[in-house]
Amino acid sequence: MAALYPNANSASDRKCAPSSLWELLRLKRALIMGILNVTPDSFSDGGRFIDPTSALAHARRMVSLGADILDIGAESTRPYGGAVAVPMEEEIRRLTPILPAAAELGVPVSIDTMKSEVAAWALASGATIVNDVWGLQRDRAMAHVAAEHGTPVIIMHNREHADPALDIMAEISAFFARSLEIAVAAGLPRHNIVLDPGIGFGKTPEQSLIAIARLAELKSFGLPLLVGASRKRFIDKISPAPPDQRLGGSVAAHVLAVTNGAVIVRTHDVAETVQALRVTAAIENVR
Ligand code: HH2
Repeated sequence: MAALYPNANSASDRKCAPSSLWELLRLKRALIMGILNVTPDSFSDGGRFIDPTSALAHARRMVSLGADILDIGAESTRPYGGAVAVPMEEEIRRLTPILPAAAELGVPVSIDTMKSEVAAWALASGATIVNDVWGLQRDRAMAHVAAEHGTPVIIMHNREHADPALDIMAEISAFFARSLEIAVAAGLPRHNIVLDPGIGFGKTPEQSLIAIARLAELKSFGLPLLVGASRKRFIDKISPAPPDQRLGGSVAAHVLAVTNGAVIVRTHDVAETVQALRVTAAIENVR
């Protein structure tokens, strides 16, 4: 069966695991980004991994289960959950005992931050990808930091408030176009950009569904697409459940996202997502 899912993350593959996002993208299979939140207040796992020992154990577990990338964040982005803004110094303090060690685990580490200073610190400390949930549009120094380090950037769509009247796909495309202009002006090459429609950010639950259903439209940018639907609120609106009981909905959303063109999915539940995507790929391959 392994042949049906090329370069799957078995322990033996891991020995020669790709060390950069560019190498990973050449694997021709969907990639798994495992989430590590070193925060007290993240919406689904807040407080679980604030302690460095448990954070690193979780990072190691995700890699052994098949995570291709680790996404580490030290400030919750919770759009509607009243996340507390964290000063730059505190974000770096939380990351210091964790990020450099996680960067030794054999997979690329991305830094999930809205602050260019934190991104710069993380890139100097072992991270090799920047994940900006404001798509380079909030902290204008972010694009320059990524360009200076020559690292890939995940540009995520976001807005302060959801507007149910919006054509969400047109809004996301216009946002990406603005972000790409900022990137080009800062000298960030196009081949270093990944686009993410930002499931649950500045969108009604229905608009999050639309973004997954019509994801293929975003392929027109000619850039890799990432989707992060893990445990998000739109699942609860369809099938009520607390965040830690939204696995079924998360897996369904990620499978469809990949079917519709996502090449990276961002998840809290690595093992289940790896299995679902392997089975999806195997079925596609015998079609
Ligand atoms: N979602 C969250 C955080 N960062 N980054 C990208 N690129 N795409 C996403 O969909 C995305 C993201 C929110 O999820 P989580 O990290 O679990 O929660 P919190 O922000 O509360 O820590």
